Amino acid sequence: MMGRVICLLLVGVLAIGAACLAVPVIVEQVLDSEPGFGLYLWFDDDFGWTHTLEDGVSPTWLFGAATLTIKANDVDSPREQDLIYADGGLLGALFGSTGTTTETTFTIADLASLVGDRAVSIFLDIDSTNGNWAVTILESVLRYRYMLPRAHVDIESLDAPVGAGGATGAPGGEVQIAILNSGAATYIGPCEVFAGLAYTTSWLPEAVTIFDTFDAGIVELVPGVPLTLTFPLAAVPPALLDLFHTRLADVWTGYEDDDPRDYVGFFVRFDGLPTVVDYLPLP
Ligand SMILES: [Ca+2]
Ligand SMILES: [Ca+2]
Ligand SMILES: [Ca+2]
Repeated sequence: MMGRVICLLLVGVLAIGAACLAVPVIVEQVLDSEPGFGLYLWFDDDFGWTHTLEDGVSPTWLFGAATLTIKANDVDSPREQDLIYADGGLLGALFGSTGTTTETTFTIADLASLVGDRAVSIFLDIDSTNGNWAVTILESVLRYRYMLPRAHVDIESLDAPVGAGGATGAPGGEVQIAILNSGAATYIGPCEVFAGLAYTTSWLPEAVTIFDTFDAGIVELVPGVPLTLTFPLAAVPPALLDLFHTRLADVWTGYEDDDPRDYVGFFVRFDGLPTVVDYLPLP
C-alpha cells in the first residue's frame, strides 16, 4: 500500500519529458469546395487546386507513399481522358462512367519531394483528347503519414523480484526488473537503472540519492514484449539507510499497515522516455 503511494508520487515527479520514439500520424486533407468543384466542365475548362502540408509538419517527417483520391461525376473513361497532375507530374487519368460518381486514387510515391514549398498543386486537364466530354469534380483528398521526431512510448509496469540477497544489499545479490512497453512504438536506445532512497522533496538534501547504478547498454523495447534487466546490487551504505528510514518515518507516520521504511526505489531511465519507478521491500 505504502509502496504504491510512494511510487505514484515519484512517477509524478520524475515521469517528465517526451518520449523519443514515433507513432505514425495519418493526415487526410479533404477539399470539397474549391473553385471549379461541383461544376460541369469541358475540355477548355481545365483548372487546378492546391493541397497543403499540415501546419507544423516538416516535409522530412513524411514517410511511405501518399495518395490522392479524387471523387468525380460523369467520367466517361476510357474515352474521356481527364488527366491529373501533381506539381506538373502526371499521375494518371480519372476513372468512371456516364452519370455516375466514382473515386480514383493515385499514388504519390514521394510527396516529401513536392512539398518543400508546403504545397502540392493539382491540375486537371479535362478531356485531354478533345473528344467533347465533360466532367464534374466533387472532392479531392490527400492522405499521407508522418512521424513526429518525438512521441510517447508508454511503459506501464516494472517488477523487481528480489534475488538472493538482492535488495537487502547482500553481496552477490541480483535484481531483476521487467519492463513492459504498452505503447505502439519500439524503443531502441540506452537504458540505465539506478537504485535510490530519496526523492525530490525538501526533506532530503538530494533529488535522488543513488547507491547503485547499472548501465544496461542499448536495449530494445518491443511493444507487448517484456524486457528483463538483471543486475547486481551493491551493498547499501548503512548510514544512507538510516537517513532514509528516519526521513520516511517523519513523513509517513500514521500509515500503520505498511511501514514506509521498508521500501527502496528502483529507477529505470531510457533516453528521452519517462523514468519508470518501482519499489522493493527492505527487510
Ligand atoms: Ca483540356
Ligand atoms: Ca510543391
Ligand atoms: Ca463525361
